[in-house]
Amino acid sequence: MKITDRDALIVVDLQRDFCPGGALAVPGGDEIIPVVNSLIPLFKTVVFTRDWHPPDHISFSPNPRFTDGSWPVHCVAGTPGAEFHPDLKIPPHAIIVSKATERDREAYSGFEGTELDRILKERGIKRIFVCGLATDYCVKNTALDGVRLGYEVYLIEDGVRGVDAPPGNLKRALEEMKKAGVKFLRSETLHG
Ligand code: VGL
Ligand code: ZN
Repeated sequence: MKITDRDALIVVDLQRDFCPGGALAVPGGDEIIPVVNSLIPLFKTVVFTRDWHPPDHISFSPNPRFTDGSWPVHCVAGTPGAEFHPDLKIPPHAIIVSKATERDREAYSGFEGTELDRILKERGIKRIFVCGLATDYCVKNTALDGVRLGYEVYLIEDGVRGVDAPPGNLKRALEEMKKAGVKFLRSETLHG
Protein backbone atom coordinates (compact mmCIF):
# COMPACT_ATOMS: atom_id res chain seq x y z
CA MET A 1 0.00 0.00 0.00
CA LYS A 2 1.33 3.41 -0.95
CA ILE A 3 1.41 6.12 1.75
CA THR A 4 0.28 9.58 0.64
CA ASP A 5 0.02 13.09 2.12
CA ARG A 6 -3.48 12.31 3.34
CA ASP A 7 -2.20 9.57 5.67
CA ALA A 8 -1.02 9.98 9.26
CA LEU A 9 1.02 7.67 11.46
CA ILE A 10 -0.23 7.66 15.06
CA VAL A 11 2.29 6.26 17.55
CA VAL A 12 0.46 5.63 20.82
CA ASP A 13 2.20 5.97 24.18
CA LEU A 14 5.61 4.49 23.32
CA GLN A 15 6.95 5.70 26.67
CA ARG A 16 9.49 4.27 29.12
CA ASP A 17 6.86 3.24 31.70
CA PHE A 18 5.09 1.01 29.17
CA CYS A 19 8.30 -0.76 28.16
CA PRO A 20 10.13 -3.56 30.04
CA GLY A 21 11.61 -2.11 33.26
CA GLY A 22 8.89 0.55 33.44
CA ALA A 23 6.09 0.96 35.98
CA LEU A 24 3.38 -0.51 33.72
CA ALA A 25 5.48 -2.65 31.43
CA VAL A 26 3.74 -4.14 28.41
CA PRO A 27 5.30 -7.52 27.51
CA GLY A 28 7.59 -7.02 24.50
CA GLY A 29 6.69 -3.32 24.37
CA ASP A 30 10.18 -2.32 23.22
CA GLU A 31 10.14 -4.88 20.38
CA ILE A 32 7.98 -2.59 18.26
CA ILE A 33 10.50 0.27 18.25
CA PRO A 34 12.38 -0.88 15.08
CA VAL A 35 9.01 -1.31 13.34
CA VAL A 36 7.89 2.20 14.31
CA ASN A 37 11.26 3.71 13.36
CA SER A 38 11.03 2.08 9.92
CA LEU A 39 7.55 3.57 9.32
CA ILE A 40 8.22 7.16 10.40
CA PRO A 41 10.06 8.22 7.18
CA LEU A 42 7.05 7.16 5.05
CA PHE A 43 4.73 9.76 6.58
CA LYS A 44 4.54 13.53 6.33
CA THR A 45 2.21 13.62 9.36
CA VAL A 46 3.52 11.71 12.37
CA VAL A 47 1.78 11.98 15.76
CA PHE A 48 3.16 10.71 19.05
CA THR A 49 0.57 10.52 21.79
CA ARG A 50 1.73 10.34 25.38
CA ASP A 51 0.04 9.37 28.62
CA TRP A 52 0.71 12.48 30.73
CA HIS A 53 -0.83 12.12 34.17
CA PRO A 54 -0.83 14.38 37.23
CA PRO A 55 0.82 12.66 40.27
CA ASP A 56 -2.59 11.96 41.86
CA HIS A 57 -4.38 10.67 38.78
CA ILE A 58 -7.64 8.81 39.40
CA SER A 59 -6.36 5.61 37.71
CA PHE A 60 -3.50 5.15 40.20
CA SER A 61 -3.98 2.58 42.96
CA PRO A 62 -1.68 1.73 45.91
CA ASN A 63 -2.62 -1.93 45.35
CA PRO A 64 -2.87 -2.02 41.57
CA ARG A 65 -4.76 -4.89 39.99
CA PHE A 66 -3.24 -3.97 36.62
CA THR A 67 -6.58 -3.43 35.03
CA ASP A 68 -8.90 -0.59 34.09
CA GLY A 69 -9.15 1.92 36.97
CA SER A 70 -6.42 0.26 39.04
CA TRP A 71 -2.97 0.94 37.61
CA PRO A 72 0.35 1.50 39.34
CA VAL A 73 1.61 5.08 39.26
CA HIS A 74 2.85 5.58 35.68
CA CYS A 75 3.62 8.30 33.14
CA VAL A 76 3.52 11.19 35.58
CA ALA A 77 4.03 14.35 33.50
CA GLY A 78 7.65 15.48 33.42
CA THR A 79 9.11 12.34 35.07
CA PRO A 80 11.59 9.93 33.39
CA GLY A 81 8.89 7.21 33.13
CA ALA A 82 6.77 9.52 30.98
CA GLU A 83 9.57 10.15 28.46
CA PHE A 84 9.32 8.62 25.02
CA HIS A 85 11.52 5.54 24.68
CA PRO A 86 15.05 6.82 23.98
CA ASP A 87 15.49 4.55 20.94
CA LEU A 88 12.56 6.15 19.12
CA LYS A 89 13.63 8.30 16.18
CA ILE A 90 11.29 11.22 16.72
CA PRO A 91 11.53 13.56 13.71
CA PRO A 92 11.60 17.36 14.16
CA HIS A 93 8.18 17.72 12.50
CA ALA A 94 6.50 15.23 14.89
CA ILE A 95 3.26 16.32 16.55
CA ILE A 96 3.16 15.52 20.29
CA VAL A 97 -0.28 15.01 21.85
CA SER A 98 -0.54 14.75 25.66
CA LYS A 99 -3.60 13.02 27.09
CA ALA A 100 -5.19 11.99 30.42
CA THR A 101 -3.78 15.17 31.93
CA GLU A 102 -6.75 15.82 34.25
CA ARG A 103 -6.71 14.33 37.75
CA ASP A 104 -10.27 13.01 37.82
CA ARG A 105 -10.65 11.74 34.24
CA GLU A 106 -9.24 8.69 32.52
CA ALA A 107 -8.58 9.11 28.81
CA TYR A 108 -7.26 6.12 26.87
CA SER A 109 -7.88 7.55 23.41
CA GLY A 110 -5.49 10.02 21.84
CA PHE A 111 -8.56 11.90 20.59
CA GLU A 112 -10.14 12.28 24.04
CA GLY A 113 -9.81 15.80 25.41
CA THR A 114 -7.09 16.68 22.86
CA GLU A 115 -6.72 18.67 19.65
CA LEU A 116 -5.83 15.57 17.61
CA ASP A 117 -8.98 15.43 15.46
CA ARG A 118 -8.74 19.14 14.62
CA ILE A 119 -5.05 18.83 13.75
CA LEU A 120 -5.63 15.87 11.43
CA LYS A 121 -8.71 17.35 9.74
CA GLU A 122 -6.88 20.64 9.18
CA ARG A 123 -4.23 18.69 7.29
CA GLY A 124 -6.77 16.82 5.18
CA ILE A 125 -5.90 13.47 6.73
CA LYS A 126 -8.27 10.66 5.65
CA ARG A 127 -6.47 7.53 6.78
CA ILE A 128 -4.70 6.89 10.07
CA PHE A 129 -2.19 4.10 10.71
CA VAL A 130 -2.09 3.23 14.40
CA CYS A 131 0.76 1.54 16.27
CA GLY A 132 2.13 1.64 19.83
CA LEU A 133 1.06 0.57 23.33
CA ALA A 134 -1.06 -0.91 24.70
CA THR A 135 -3.19 -2.73 22.11
CA ASP A 136 -6.07 -3.43 24.51
CA TYR A 137 -6.21 0.04 26.07
CA CYS A 138 -4.92 3.20 24.43
CA VAL A 139 -4.34 1.74 20.96
CA LYS A 140 -7.84 0.24 20.89
CA ASN A 141 -9.58 3.38 22.09
CA THR A 142 -7.63 5.59 19.69
CA ALA A 143 -8.48 3.31 16.76
CA LEU A 144 -12.19 3.12 17.68
CA ASP A 145 -12.44 6.90 18.10
CA GLY A 146 -10.70 7.26 14.74
CA VAL A 147 -13.46 5.22 13.08
CA ARG A 148 -16.18 7.24 14.87
CA LEU A 149 -14.57 10.49 13.74
CA GLY A 150 -14.69 9.39 10.11
CA TYR A 151 -11.15 8.21 9.41
CA GLU A 152 -10.21 5.03 7.61
CA VAL A 153 -8.26 3.28 10.38
CA TYR A 154 -5.46 0.74 9.96
CA LEU A 155 -3.90 -1.18 12.84
CA ILE A 156 -0.27 -2.12 12.25
CA GLU A 157 -0.28 -5.64 13.68
CA ASP A 158 3.47 -6.00 14.19
CA GLY A 159 3.66 -2.44 15.57
CA VAL A 160 1.52 -3.01 18.68
CA ARG A 161 1.74 -5.00 21.94
CA GLY A 162 -0.96 -5.56 24.56
CA VAL A 163 -1.05 -5.87 28.34
CA ASP A 164 -3.80 -8.55 28.14
CA ALA A 165 -5.14 -7.51 31.55
CA PRO A 166 -7.40 -9.13 32.57
CA PRO A 167 -6.46 -12.27 30.56
CA GLY A 168 -8.50 -12.47 27.35
CA ASN A 169 -8.69 -8.70 27.10
CA LEU A 170 -6.25 -8.52 24.20
CA LYS A 171 -8.15 -11.01 22.05
CA ARG A 172 -11.44 -9.21 22.79
CA ALA A 173 -9.87 -5.87 21.89
CA LEU A 174 -8.73 -7.15 18.49
CA GLU A 175 -12.21 -8.53 17.79
CA GLU A 176 -13.83 -5.28 18.87
CA MET A 177 -11.62 -3.27 16.52
CA LYS A 178 -12.24 -5.65 13.62
CA LYS A 179 -16.00 -5.45 14.19
CA ALA A 180 -15.87 -1.65 14.23
CA GLY A 181 -14.21 -1.61 10.81
CA VAL A 182 -10.54 -1.19 11.72
CA LYS A 183 -8.39 -2.85 9.05
CA PHE A 184 -5.35 -4.87 10.04
CA LEU A 185 -2.09 -4.92 8.14
CA ARG A 186 1.62 -5.59 8.61
CA SER A 187 4.28 -2.90 8.41
CA GLU A 188 6.16 -4.50 5.49
CA THR A 189 3.14 -3.99 3.22
CA LEU A 190 3.54 -0.17 3.45
CA HIS A 191 5.80 1.87 1.18
CA GLY A 192 6.38 5.48 0.19
C1 VGL B 1 -2.48 2.86 29.04
C2 VGL B 1 -3.13 1.81 30.97
C3 VGL B 1 -3.11 3.02 31.65
C4 VGL B 1 -2.11 2.73 27.60
C5 VGL B 1 -2.46 4.08 29.69
O1 VGL B 1 -1.34 3.59 27.09
O2 VGL B 1 -2.57 1.78 26.94
N1 VGL B 1 -2.83 1.75 29.68
N2 VGL B 1 -2.78 4.15 31.01
ZN1 ZN C 1 -2.37 5.90 32.05
